[in-house]
Amino acid sequence: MTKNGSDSRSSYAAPASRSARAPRHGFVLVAVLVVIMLASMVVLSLMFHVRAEETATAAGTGSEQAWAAAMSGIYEAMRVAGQTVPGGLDWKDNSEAFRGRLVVDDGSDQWYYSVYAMGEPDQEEMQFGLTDESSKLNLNTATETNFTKLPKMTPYLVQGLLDFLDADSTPRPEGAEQEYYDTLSRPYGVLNRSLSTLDELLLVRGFTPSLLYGEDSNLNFRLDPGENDGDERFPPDNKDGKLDFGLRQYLTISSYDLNEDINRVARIQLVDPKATLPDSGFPPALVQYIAALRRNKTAVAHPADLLEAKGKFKDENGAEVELASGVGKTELPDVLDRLTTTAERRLPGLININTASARVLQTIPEIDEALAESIVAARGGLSPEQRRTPAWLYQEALVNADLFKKVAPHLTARSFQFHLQVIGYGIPSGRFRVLEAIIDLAAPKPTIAYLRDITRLGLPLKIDSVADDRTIASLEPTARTARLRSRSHLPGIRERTRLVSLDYASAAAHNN
Ligand SMILES: [Ca+2]
Ligand SMILES: [Ca+2]
Ligand SMILES: [Ca+2]
Ligand SMILES: [Ca+2]
Repeated sequence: MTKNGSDSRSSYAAPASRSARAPRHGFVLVAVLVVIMLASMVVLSLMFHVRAEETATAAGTGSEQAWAAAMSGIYEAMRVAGQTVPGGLDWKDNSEAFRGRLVVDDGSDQWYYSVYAMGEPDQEEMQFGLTDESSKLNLNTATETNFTKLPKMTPYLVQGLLDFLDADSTPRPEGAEQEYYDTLSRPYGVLNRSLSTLDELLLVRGFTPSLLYGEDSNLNFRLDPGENDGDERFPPDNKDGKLDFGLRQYLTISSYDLNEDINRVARIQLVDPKATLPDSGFPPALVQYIAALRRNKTAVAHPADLLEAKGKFKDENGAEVELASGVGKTELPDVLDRLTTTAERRLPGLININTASARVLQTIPEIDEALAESIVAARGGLSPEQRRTPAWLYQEALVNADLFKKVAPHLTARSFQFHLQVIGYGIPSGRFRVLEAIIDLAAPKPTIAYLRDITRLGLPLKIDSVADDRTIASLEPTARTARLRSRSHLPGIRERTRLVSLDYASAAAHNN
């Protein structure tokens, strides 16, 4: 996570923050920016040419209204996520709030939005809701070990990525620093810092659009015909009847937790002698234990280390005493929620134990496949109350105290940043706009941390009116319906399509 994750910016506004943070080599930066923009265009353009005809549907009068309807979906997403109680998952799969919601009837069209996300792993259907960024691995804070445990992440890719991100210019054994990028037909500078958008990953050696976006070329979380026919139509796919969502489903640059308890009060510094000792909620044995830790200046890496802990300490008179923390299953949630060992206000890259897929959980070194799967299976039976902190992992006996202490520093039980895609559309005109956004609820006022228009990828889902029972012609996401409706907007599309295809061909060549 970059240090300014709450910045409100679009993918095209990124250059300002980039140049502000990197004073060196201005001209290189400009080159980087151009290439970044090219790269983002490449990703989109390779998808554009599939559905270029549908693009026209979104053009022309009414598209502002569709945009406004889509924005209403983003604000609704902020409201729903913001009002979710600690441990709640109201934002996750919520057709009532996010599917076919009527915004306004302007006399000629009824305007709706639908907010949709990837369904559960191994499920073919998208769901109506948000994806929390904490359910993914934050690539700006991840280590080589974390990356290596993701599918398709070879040492060649991982080391190239780490070189691209790290501040130094010394290549790893299989990595790539500036020397490599200088040999490209269009050379550009390595960032040597955190990424600002996930799409910047496409600048890294070996990271192709196929790797990042998988077979879901139109980013709609659904298996569409061209995505399951091998090389017959774009995109390339393995024709196995399953949709590969690419690395995008596992990676984020946006996740950070706050060093605050569930009441949004700053956590208490466990070993700081100046920090007021917790006076309520903690049992006397624990208060005494914390006092002893402080008096003896004992280092504690993470509050989880208090679990079932014992230690020998000097008391006020210098005599040795043995104390127990008294922290067991009952006390653990409060300890994790209210205590901290770091002064950082933001805690980037923690993984949400309640929402991360088994694949992502396994990026934590101590979590193997069997444990990851039992975590995913166990959380189905938890109450929101239990989900408030990662303590349930220990309470439900999925891990013992020793293992809990190892995994807890990587975990959180909540999310403040959410990814969403939203379509705003009019019935019966069928005009639509599709936006992709990341919202950040960490600050008192929610912000849009990332926003891009992906209308050109085509209609992502069947749109119909589920908000009322009036019979309205529904629209299927096929090129044919779009073509029929949009004939009057078509001139010029064919030429543009050819241009962007050329762009893709030349740019794809430099990242192979
Ligand atoms: Ca580097
Ligand atoms: Ca698709
Ligand atoms: Ca195909
Ligand atoms: Ca496939």
